[in-house]
Amino acid sequence: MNDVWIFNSETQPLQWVKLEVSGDLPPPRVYHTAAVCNYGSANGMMVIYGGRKKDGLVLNDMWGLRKHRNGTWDWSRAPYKGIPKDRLQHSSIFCGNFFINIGGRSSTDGDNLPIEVYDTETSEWHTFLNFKRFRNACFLIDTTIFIHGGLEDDKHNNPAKNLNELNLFEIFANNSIILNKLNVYVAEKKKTSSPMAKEGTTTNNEKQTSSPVNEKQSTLNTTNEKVLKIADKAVVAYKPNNQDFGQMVKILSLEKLHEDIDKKQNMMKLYKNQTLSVDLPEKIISVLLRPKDWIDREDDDNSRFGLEVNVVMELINRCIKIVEDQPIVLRVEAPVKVFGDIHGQYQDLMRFFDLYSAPIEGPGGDIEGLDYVFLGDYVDRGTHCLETMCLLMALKIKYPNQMHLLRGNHEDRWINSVFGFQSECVQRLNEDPDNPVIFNRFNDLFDRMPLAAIINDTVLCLHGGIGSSVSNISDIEKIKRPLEVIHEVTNIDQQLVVDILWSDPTDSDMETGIQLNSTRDPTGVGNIVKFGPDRVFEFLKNNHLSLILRAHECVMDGFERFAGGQLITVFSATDYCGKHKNAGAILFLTNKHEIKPYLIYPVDSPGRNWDNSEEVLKLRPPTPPKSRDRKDFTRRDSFN
Ligand SMILES: [Mn+2]
Repeated sequence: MNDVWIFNSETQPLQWVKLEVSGDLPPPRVYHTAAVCNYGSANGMMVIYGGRKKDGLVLNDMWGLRKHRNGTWDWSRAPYKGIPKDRLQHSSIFCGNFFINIGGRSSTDGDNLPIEVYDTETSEWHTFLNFKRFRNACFLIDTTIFIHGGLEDDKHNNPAKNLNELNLFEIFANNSIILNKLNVYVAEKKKTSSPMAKEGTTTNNEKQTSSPVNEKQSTLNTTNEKVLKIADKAVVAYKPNNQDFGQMVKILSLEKLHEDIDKKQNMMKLYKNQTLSVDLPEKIISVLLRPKDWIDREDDDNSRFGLEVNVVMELINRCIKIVEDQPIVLRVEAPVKVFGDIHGQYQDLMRFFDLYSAPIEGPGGDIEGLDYVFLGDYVDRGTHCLETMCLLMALKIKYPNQMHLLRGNHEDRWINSVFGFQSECVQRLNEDPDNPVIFNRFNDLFDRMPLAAIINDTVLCLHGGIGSSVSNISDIEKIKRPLEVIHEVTNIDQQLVVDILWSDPTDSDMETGIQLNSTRDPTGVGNIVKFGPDRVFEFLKNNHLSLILRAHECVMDGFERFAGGQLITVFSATDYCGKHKNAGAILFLTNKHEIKPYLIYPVDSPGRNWDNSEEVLKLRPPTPPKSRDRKDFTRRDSFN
């Protein structure tokens, strides 16, 4: 055979997928080897070597399989300088640039073959000592190859029981060029892996006990050891075109609740006069968290909201009780998933939950292993703010210490009475426009939401930014709730809140200091600002933090780095207002000090998610996304 199959353990549903490869293919074969290069110019390439064909011919060819930036895969045959042995039943392994063949059998040399090394930089083959063994296993630790089992005796009937160790420095001893390259590789590897080796050596204890004299030194160490780096690849989901998509949410089907009722028609309807019981959040979750139904929905009946008014009221009241008792600056431990603006784009939320797991227990869920932080802006703009809020509230009630809902600038009655949420409540809950009871109660909840979260004492999460006035975490901790946002700022406390919820970073790392935010504050009142990278560095240093995670701005890839990577914007609603065709992202902070972006792209028919009639857009013009064209070097790093 020469087919290739992929099993991606990071995307749901888990399944094997046959890889379609165009162009030249390696001839079908058996008894060959495969290895992956993780270094240098061949980084990411899967390489096969040798084996034999159907006609018995033993091969000495090498082929590399690689994914291109445009998503296609192809095979290419490795160019050779020198002629390596034909081999089958051998083992192969990569160390840095070197592809190493050990053992096996050949049509010309029998089973006594030299170790041969291919340098992916120069395409040259190098020959070393003979090592007699075939059908063996091998693995590499640092620069030592371990060879286990296989056959070595002349009669070929006694499997070897010893474990052989071959040190590459010893094997390469007579080849100074290869030896030097190995030295360079080992030195580089040491350098890049050292922060990880030190992981966990700084404790809170250490910070507290350090004397003022060595505090500076201690701060430096802390910063170095807590460096967070963004993964070099993002996970991207494409529009599904097979029926298996969303299979994982089967567990959520409402067998018991809706057994004999037409599913589509009653998708979100709870029974009338239902008694409000302790398992209310479970019921809401099972009714609303049905990704497949939302993703597949063609028609969209926006008219009536499926939950009864008293159910919504109960959810809000319970949520208020929990949120009031929790601090205004939450403390969270990694691993954490961070979501940016949702803006009533419920279908996008469902797509994230479907593709990258949802905050539930059991299959398709990951709440048992991690926390969720939402950076605010749940309502306005989009057409399904009620679904978004009711699901998030139910999850908050069910997992009060793992679901964290921060406040955004749209969680403010002065804003959400104008930008869509109030009219959604009036239309879909039949609220009295002059006395919208539920809408007002929602805003009571918003006034009590936390303004920030700190992950692992290292990462500050908030909606907008630090503006001109936020200089210490304690500034935020001092703010009292319930908190009404005052837009015409007359004192520093009001400015703090406007900065946290409304400010943006400047347009590029070249623009420092504080600038007017002319997009958000066109009349130039001056209380909504942009802050430069210098502000970010200073703030992080003073607060012993290493990163700011914020939302608030539509960015084309769904996430974007600023301040040399020390601030990341994340935006989770795709195709903002049906205008911008932007991807949506969430960020996954692993416990290994790494941040992985997970992306979704806009669906084909965005009209059903955004109220994007010309009339509405005129009334509520969307904040434009950050331009792709601006002179900004940080954006390019985020993918290359
Ligand atoms: Mn916002």
